[in-house]
Amino acid sequence: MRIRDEDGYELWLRYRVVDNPDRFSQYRTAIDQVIVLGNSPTAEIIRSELRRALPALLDRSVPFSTHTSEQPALVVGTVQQLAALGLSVQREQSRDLGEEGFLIRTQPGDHHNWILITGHSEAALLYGMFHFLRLLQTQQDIRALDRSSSPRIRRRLLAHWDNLDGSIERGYAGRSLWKWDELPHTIDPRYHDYARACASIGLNGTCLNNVNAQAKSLSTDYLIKAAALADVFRPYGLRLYLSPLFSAPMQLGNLKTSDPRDPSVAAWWREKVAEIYRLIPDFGGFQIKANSEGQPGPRDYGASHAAGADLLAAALEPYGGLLLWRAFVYETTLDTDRAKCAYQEFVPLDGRFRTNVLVQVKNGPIDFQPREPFHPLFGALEQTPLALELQITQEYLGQSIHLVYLGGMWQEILDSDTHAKGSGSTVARIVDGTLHDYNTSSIVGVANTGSDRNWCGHHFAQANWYAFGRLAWDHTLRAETIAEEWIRATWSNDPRVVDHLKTLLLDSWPACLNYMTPLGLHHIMQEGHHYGPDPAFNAAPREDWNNVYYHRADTKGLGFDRSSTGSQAVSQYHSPQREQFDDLAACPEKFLLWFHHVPWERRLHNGRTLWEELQQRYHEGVAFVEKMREVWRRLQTDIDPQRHEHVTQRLNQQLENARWWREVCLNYFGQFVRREDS
Ligand code: GCW
Repeated sequence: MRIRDEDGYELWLRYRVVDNPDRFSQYRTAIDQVIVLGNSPTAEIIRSELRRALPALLDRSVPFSTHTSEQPALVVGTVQQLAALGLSVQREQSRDLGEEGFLIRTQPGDHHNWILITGHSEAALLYGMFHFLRLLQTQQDIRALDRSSSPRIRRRLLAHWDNLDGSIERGYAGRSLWKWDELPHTIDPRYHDYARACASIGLNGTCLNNVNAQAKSLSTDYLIKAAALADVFRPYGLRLYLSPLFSAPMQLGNLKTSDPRDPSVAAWWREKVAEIYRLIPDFGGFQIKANSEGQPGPRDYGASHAAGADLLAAALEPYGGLLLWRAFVYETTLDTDRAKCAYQEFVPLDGRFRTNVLVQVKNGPIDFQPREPFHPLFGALEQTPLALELQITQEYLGQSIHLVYLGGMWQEILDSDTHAKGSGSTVARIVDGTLHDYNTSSIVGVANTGSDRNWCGHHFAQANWYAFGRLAWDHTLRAETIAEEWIRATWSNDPRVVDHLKTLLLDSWPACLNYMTPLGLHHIMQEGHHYGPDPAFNAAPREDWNNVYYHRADTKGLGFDRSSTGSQAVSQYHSPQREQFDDLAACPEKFLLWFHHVPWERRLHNGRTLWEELQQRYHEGVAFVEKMREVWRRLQTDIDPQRHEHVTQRLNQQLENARWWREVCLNYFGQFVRREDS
């Protein structure tokens, strides 16, 4: 039988008849009717999702009711609403849920069981409902449910680098989803689908516009358009954020200056923020890029990042608005090693930010490379909450052509131990606020969505959007668990398909590292667009925009010496990490060329010389892509032809690219290796 074609629009919210007979009958028995309490827009969304999902999963109609009867029912309502119905959950069960956490529980009744989905807010119910559907989609046992889950991080945002003209910086899936020309009058139904997808994985914020900002995004016209989007997003629990331009007081307000210390500038921001909150009462706040890559900022006036942040945070504070101040700065006048600059600029400012400010730090100290050690700022700031910024869009990882699952990379970062307060001071605990006892916390993912029918360009890139949301909600989830959930919801529950796709996903990032930047190499992509290899590139106006700056290949060896005999970047890490990174023999080989200039003839742990190992890695990387293609080919009869063909074409291109990477890099680096070392 030919499997029906799919275009990927449904994402992981794909509801198909449960094809496991035991589970199928279990679910049918458990859910005879559905009661969703309340009439709010969110309750309507829950109702319509269940109306869409349950008949599809259970292959029969499921009656909706407003009152209890003698039938087993799924009941969705807040703790208060349930109590009014005589279905109270015990206090200790709901106490620790917090505002957004949910509880899903099987409650025995006199004649039958209830399945209760509850929490303290409507958003909690929405998250609980999507979680429950995920249990069915992935065919879990639901006979004795007792699960509660609360987000570990409070503000879980997607950041869109979308420009107002519809283009997307580092976007590889078509145009922006936001149709500014049509707003506020025309509401594209896709806005609802976007918010629904975000809510289904627990995201609660979206920053609409590029951090390389335009002043216009804060103009009244555009705020009215943004407010129309906020109205769509609100019942999905998704709050809106914007990226302001620091010099907006001049560009938009015609002031003579944007100096953060000038009272007229402060007054302008206060008035602008008041206007925003009049239009969008639950506005989340600002995310700003200042004094970085040409963006204006406080340093233009001799003021610090803290002074700049204070200006905006003071305006947001009365409304509970948050300021995400990005630490992606690299004034190489401060230090010739770009990896050290942000630390130098921000450490002296620790403790000088208002309580509604989070300093937003990328996972690594350079820039979303295929792999980086964690950013040393995570261990360094002790009085400033830090937001973690991850890049979902694959700027440096093959864009929407390469199949690369990023769950493993993010897990590695979150699990990294900074040793800031002794061992166990992981990046995750710093970001979720528990290490330093902060009550604000945030994680931001640079979105990979666009107007492409399948949202993310590559069908498998959807897994990264999904994984980001799931980890943002609960960073203790493992990349493997998330991958399996996603596969079951997006492709199939057939164990053969699940197993094969799991290997493909989990080994895709290590493979990409091997064929692009093994052993800690970084920033050797082609200039500007960052697609494809160009280790020889050396023509940029700034030294640190050249690729030779990063790999430093010469006849002696390869790699950037950031040890105590080199740039001393290792000194920005705490002991014992610092000593470990510093010591060539102890440095984890995955970061070898990040921290050391390693002689070509040096033997690595497995006995191979650096040059031999480099060759080996490039070959292994290519070999894995060959394997991916083969595995995918063997799944042809299990997957719908349309999606199968789409992925096949991309895997073909990925394989060509992997070979290209291998050839260019080995030819280039090989020139430096003397014959007796090879
Ligand atoms: O990764 C780099 C990108 C820029 C981006 C910048 C940033 C939005 O190449 O396109 O600009 O980082 O994060 O600000």
